[in-house]
Amino acid sequence: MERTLIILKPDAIQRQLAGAILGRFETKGLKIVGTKFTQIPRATLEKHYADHKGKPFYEGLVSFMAKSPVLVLALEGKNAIAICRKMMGATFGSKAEPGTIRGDYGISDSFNLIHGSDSPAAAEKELALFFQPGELVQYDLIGAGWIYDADELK
Ligand code: IDP
Ligand code: MG
Repeated sequence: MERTLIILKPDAIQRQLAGAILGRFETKGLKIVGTKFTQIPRATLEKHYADHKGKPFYEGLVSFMAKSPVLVLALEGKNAIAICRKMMGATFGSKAEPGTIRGDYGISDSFNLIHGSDSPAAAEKELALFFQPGELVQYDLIGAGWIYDADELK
């Protein structure tokens, strides 16, 4: 099982798409293990986007992400990181395939609704930035055996 960090960005909240987007992950079979509705402080965003510092879009990205509350999610599932990235689609809605979150809900070349960790190392770092260890909840979904195939979970 893997965990990944997802952020429903300010445009997703302001466009009231949080439920629709979270619903896609639940429907897929991913398990919610942490949530936080918060307006991310600039200092945290600077850490989160440290790899992009110096790029032309960096300042705009940080101020966009700080402009409104976001819904931060920790999701768990088998191959959760790659599966969530696939569900998100290409970076901008103008290019993302229909059927993906960005492809279905967005058209902008700067606002793109959602962040998702892009590797196990990034997921570990990002989950630690947004959640204290005790805030990620461990529990079983009663239907897990039907989501995956019970034999696979043994
Ligand atoms: P990703 O979110 O698909 O992994 P990255 O290339 O890692 O995309 O970029 C991180 C975030 O920075 C994007 O989700 C988007 O919000 C923003 N971003 C990336 N490239 C641009 C750009 O050219 N203009 C404006 N914002 C950008
Ligand atoms: Mg990225």
